[in-house]
Amino acid sequence: MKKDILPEPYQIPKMGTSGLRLKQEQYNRAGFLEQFTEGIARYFKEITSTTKIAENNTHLLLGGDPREGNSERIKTMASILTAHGFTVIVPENGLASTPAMSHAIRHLKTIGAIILTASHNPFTDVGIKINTANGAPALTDCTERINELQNDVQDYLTQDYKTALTEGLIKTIDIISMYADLLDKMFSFKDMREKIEGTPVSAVFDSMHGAAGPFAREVFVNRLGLDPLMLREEPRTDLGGFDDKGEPKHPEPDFDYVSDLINQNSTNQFSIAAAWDSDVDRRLDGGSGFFLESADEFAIFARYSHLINIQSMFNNTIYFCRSTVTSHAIDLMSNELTTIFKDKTIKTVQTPTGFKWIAELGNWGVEESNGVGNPALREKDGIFATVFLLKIILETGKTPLQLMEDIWKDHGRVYFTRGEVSGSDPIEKEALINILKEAQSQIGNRFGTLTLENAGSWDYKHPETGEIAEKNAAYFLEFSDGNSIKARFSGTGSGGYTLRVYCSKFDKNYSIPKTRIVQPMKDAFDDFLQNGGFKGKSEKYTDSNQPDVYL
Ligand code: G16
Repeated sequence: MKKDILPEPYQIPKMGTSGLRLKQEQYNRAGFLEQFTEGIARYFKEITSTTKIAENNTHLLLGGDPREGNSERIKTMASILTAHGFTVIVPENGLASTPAMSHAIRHLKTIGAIILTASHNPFTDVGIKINTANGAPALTDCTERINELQNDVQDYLTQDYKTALTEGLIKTIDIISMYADLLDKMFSFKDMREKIEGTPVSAVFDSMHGAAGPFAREVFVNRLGLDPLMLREEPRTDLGGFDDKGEPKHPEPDFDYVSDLINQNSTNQFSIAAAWDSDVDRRLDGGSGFFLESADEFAIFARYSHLINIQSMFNNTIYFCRSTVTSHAIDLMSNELTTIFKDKTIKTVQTPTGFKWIAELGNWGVEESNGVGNPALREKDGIFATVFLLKIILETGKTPLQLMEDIWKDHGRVYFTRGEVSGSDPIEKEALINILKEAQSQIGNRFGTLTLENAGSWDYKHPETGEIAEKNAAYFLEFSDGNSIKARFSGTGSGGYTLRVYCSKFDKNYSIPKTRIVQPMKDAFDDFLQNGGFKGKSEKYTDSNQPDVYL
């Protein structure tokens, strides 16, 4: 073991929505990762020095997606963590999904995990995030303390990686089997397999060259006996490389990035179709020519939640959460949920963006960014969602569209899309903030074909403590005729700014072409920005490449 001095320590930025995401070249600066890790090691030492946080108080998980540099980063980080006396548990080949790490924390009773992933961002970005002993993403008090400690670091402890390995301070686990066992408990793979043998199911899955491939193969092929068409199965350091325009590909299960999957699904030959992002917490699910938005799929999951064996994990109060910018499809189900869970109190809760807010409450939750989570582990979970959809298809014999239409017929539909206004100029960003802050002064004015009726910003009041836990989590603009827009700045980018714009409108009639509903909101928002003196416009809406079944 030795102590190395950092000649010029860095000012390390605070973690954002989900860890610290920076460009490769920023993370790769000499000594940066060492300083970053030393701060994390000091934090875990600090919290465990006086208290037993977990049964294995000195064990930490370390792993992540396959992106460039992560294998080397794991070695560097393990050398520092073991020098501090931690036992480091690394999944085979360092490859892990975020939900599998969340499960492993609680299964192995470690004090937490360090997860190396920039999620849906291209391989040119690097991300590192922390999950704590309860399996959930670290809350702000933890990440802020880590940041303080990181920025205090002048030197760091380290040791030879091979020596740590030989001394048994670095252990390897089969996280894929561990995770598949959890899903087996939740869904009874034996029952599912028997049904699949009775009525063969055709499937197409897109792993986007992230961490999903080996997890999907174990779950769907080895355990469930499917013979799916596997697209982009192999984990790759470049997560699929570059697109036709020379831009690095986004391993994001969004309609913009899964054209092969869309084409395959549109042949109507696949009962189930799915894609997952690089760390497998986001999903896009569908089948038989249709895709489900995450909030809509969550409504289906809520209706069929009795099919999943995790009831014992519920407290008397069951939270069904959504981030405030997500479609309110689940809110429409409140009465139905009260009937399903007769002896429980059901609360539908809105949280800020960031799954940590949902995980903290127990975890039936959904985010518009394609994440759905359940109470068995404290993260959103892509493969869980796809297995659950498959289970429902097997039990009901219905297609995803039929399942969806059943719900829309009963409760109506929330038409939803998300777009973005992005740029690199901080002055422009400031201008945008001011326009949004001053939106109230525009009430009564007409933008496009809509009138602004109300505007403001939304603060998150914690449902248990009643305290304001996050101020100004989103701006809202309520227009005439139930047209609603929310906006917030993305917290996962690695440069410039991205204002996310969320449009939603409820209608009892579910079969209207989506564009007809969302276009007036897009136009009104652009008009609103231009009226405020902002030159740019919103673009990259998620419905742009979304196949619509009602044309
Ligand atoms: C992360 C968080 C999610 C959140 C998303 C928002 O996702 O874990 O809970 O919804 O960020 O992203 P943005 O701030 O860019 O809108 P992930 O999958 O990137 O870890």
